[in-house]
Amino acid sequence: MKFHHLLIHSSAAAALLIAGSFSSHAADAHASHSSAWAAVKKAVAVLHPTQGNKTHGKITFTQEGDTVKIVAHVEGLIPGQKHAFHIHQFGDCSAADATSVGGHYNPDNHAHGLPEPAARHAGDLGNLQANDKGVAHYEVTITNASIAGLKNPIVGRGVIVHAKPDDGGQPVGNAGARIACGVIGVAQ
Ligand SMILES: [Cu+2]
Ligand SMILES: [Zn+2]
Repeated sequence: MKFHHLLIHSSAAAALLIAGSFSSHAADAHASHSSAWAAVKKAVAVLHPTQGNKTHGKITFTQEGDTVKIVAHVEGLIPGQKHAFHIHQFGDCSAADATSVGGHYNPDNHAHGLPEPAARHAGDLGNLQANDKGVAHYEVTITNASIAGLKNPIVGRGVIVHAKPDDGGQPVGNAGARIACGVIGVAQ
């Protein structure tokens, strides 16, 4: 076993040496960049209210194999109401109404949908359900994105909670105003 492994290793090293005479520097830089991002398994977004609103919260993202588990705790919602919940294209909450995050994160160019159909925007996370105190706890696992891998990476993008429910309609679920905004960052 050990001898076999060494054989593979030395032939790979020989291949690297040959490739090295052409572009070793660029290839090494690319490999180390990719593996550093692949090692990121947890992310977090802190939601702050947009102008005139009071919704706030925290979202955690955990890479579990090929899926991402998302856990949201959000407060300051309308009691008893559903609120649309999406990942948007840009990690920029600077606009007072959060239009600066752009549209739904949609790297596969699909139509909008609730989390059930596989073919939907990667950022379509469904709805938060507020309790009678305006607090929502929501968990969803998605298969069409990764935290910082090769498949539709979400780190650095925006998270939005909307004033109204996402009804799954086109083009963006009739979800209304953006009442809270956060940016997905690398977590400890
Ligand atoms: Cu949205
Ligand atoms: Zn969408």
